[in-house]
This record gives sequence, C-alpha cells and structure tokens, in this order.
Amino acid sequence: MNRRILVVNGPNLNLLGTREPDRYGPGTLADVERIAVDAAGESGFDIRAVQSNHEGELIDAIHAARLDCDAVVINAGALTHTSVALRDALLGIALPFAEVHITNVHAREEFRHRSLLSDVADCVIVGAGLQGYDFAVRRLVADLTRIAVA
Ligand code: CA2
Repeated sequence: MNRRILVVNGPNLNLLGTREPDRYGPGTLADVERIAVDAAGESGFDIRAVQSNHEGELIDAIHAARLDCDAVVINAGALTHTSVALRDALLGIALPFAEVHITNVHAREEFRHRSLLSDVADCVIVGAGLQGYDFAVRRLVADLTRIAVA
C-alpha cells in the first residue's frame, strides 16, 4: 500500500494564476497539485492536496494527517507569520514537514521575515516559485526512504 504526503495551501493561494502573476507567476493551484503528484512519481507516495482560507480547516486537515499520512508540505500563506495554532498542530502530529513559500519572503516586507513554522520544520524552501513544491516533496520522499542526498 502506498504511503502519503499531505500538501497544504493556506489563505488566498486559491487565487494563484488569477492575480498578481508578476509576484506569484502564472501557475494555478491545480498546477501546484500536479507538480506535487509528479514529484512523488513512482516513489510509492500518494499526494493529498488541501487548500483552505480558514485556519480551523487547515488545522483539521493537519490533525487528520496523523492517521494516514507520513509527511506534510505546507505553504500556510500569511498564517505563517501569525499562527501559533498552526505551529502547535504541526508539532502535535509529529510528522516531518517542509515549509514552502513561492516568493522570497526575506526580500519582502519585514513582517514576512518571521515564520512561526521555520524553526520546527525539517526543511524550508523560499523563492523557488512553484518548483518549491517539487523540491519539498522530493526532499521528504528522500528522507522517508533514507535516500542520501547532499
Ligand atoms: O510566498 C508565499 O508563498 C507566501 O506564503 C504567499 C502568501 C503571503 O502572505 C506569504 O507572506 C508568502 C500570500 C498568498 C497569496 O496568494 C495569492 C496568489 C495570487 C494572487 C493573490 C494572492
């Protein structure tokens, strides 16, 4: 039976591809999900993709992952910078997780420089565009299958 990685996208990421293409690129949320599925490839991992604009729904999806997922990729959007509750949910399920940001948050407003997730994440990828989701899935698969990568 395949193992599974949960890919979580937070508030406003449903707008990908519809606005601000100069900042976030032309790709859509459907493209993000396809990139994650392609990255998992034949690794033996399935992808479950969730997007919500509601913090509680994101927390519920993370809690549910405890039962049937092996790792989490999360772009928590603006909640990255504010949500102790999301941090606690990720700590609570004790699964490895990768934090992704499409943009280089460190080159943007100062309030985006602080993440409440980064210090407890296994891996943090910023500024790689949608390819960040590809990197994150591949990294978690490698970790979970003990493939040594530099
Ligand atoms: O760079 C990222 O991936 C962010 O997580 C995106 C969040 C932002 O609050 C974080 O600081 C960095 C915003 C997501 C909004 O996505 C949109 C996409 C297209 C059009 C409008 C918003």
